[in-house]
Amino acid sequence: MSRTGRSSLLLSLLVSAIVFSPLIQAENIDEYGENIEHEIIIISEHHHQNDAFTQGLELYNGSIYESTGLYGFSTLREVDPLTGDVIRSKSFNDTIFSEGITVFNDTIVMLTWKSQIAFVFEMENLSQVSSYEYEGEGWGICFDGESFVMSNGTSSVSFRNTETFEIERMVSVTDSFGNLITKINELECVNTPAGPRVIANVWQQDIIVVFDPSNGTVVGEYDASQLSSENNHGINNVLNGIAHSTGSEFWITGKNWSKMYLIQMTNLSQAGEDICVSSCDLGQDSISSGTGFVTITVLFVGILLIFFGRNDMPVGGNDVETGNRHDEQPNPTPQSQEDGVILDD
Ligand SMILES: [Ca+2]
Repeated sequence: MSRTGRSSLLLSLLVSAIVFSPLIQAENIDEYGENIEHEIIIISEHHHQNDAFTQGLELYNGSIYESTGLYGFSTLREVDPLTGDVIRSKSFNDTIFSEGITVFNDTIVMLTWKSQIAFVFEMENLSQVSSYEYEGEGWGICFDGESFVMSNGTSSVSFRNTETFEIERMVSVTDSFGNLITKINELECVNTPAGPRVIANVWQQDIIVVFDPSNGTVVGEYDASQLSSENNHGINNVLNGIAHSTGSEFWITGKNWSKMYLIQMTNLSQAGEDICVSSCDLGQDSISSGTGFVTITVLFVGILLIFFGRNDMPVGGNDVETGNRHDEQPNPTPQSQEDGVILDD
């Protein structure tokens, strides 16, 4: 192809992209329709002990049960949700890094980060009565009425037998476009009119996601950045901890936050249709970005063709698809934590 011919081709491609972009955009908006609003409404604010590096949060008989992490500082505590006062607390030795907790049959099951053991404590006096063993890391846990649901910092969530802790099945948490949602952290199991749901914090993100435990699909995403901005004073002081109160009301807090909030999560049982949690710049819900990307790609390739005269330059290719996917992170541990700096999951 001559340089004049390549210039004509470029011009044709550019005109086509510009002319048809609005049509493509309109078609996709019609296809996906209006999204369901998922919003956090603050009902009330309460004190939260800011020495609590919150890892697990659950409401039981009017009290908040909270586990706090870090080696040498890990605790399991009962807290008055209205005042933030610690009613009782159990400390652990410096080999234990407490993780998520859940209430099960008048006991509290508490994960540990890397010790591969879940302790079982009597509710009455917080004494240990038994334990479970598991492989890998422990992050969050909840009880869905039949099984323990457990996260490990990846996008994979396991459903475990309550007697043996053996894995019965697993799901990958994904958004509407199949993107894996990694770093699933603290959990809360709830029943909604639409069926059982699992609510999850995503580590180091100011969002709470709701997913269908039958297939892992995220059906709701809530932006908690306003709350985080009021409390987040460091890289580790992230949103974490969600405990079901009643209906669509929840207690939420974060690591070393000074506040705990009673909130309402709107449209909890209504599924959004085009939820993109991450890697959305090239995602399907960013239609305008997508068409813009096509235009830029056409322009870029055309320039290359003109100035370098290469006829074998690939157009498009796998890079676009790869860039739209999350890759599972086999080791979600931050490098600084590996190096001994206390961070946590
Ligand atoms: Ca919880």
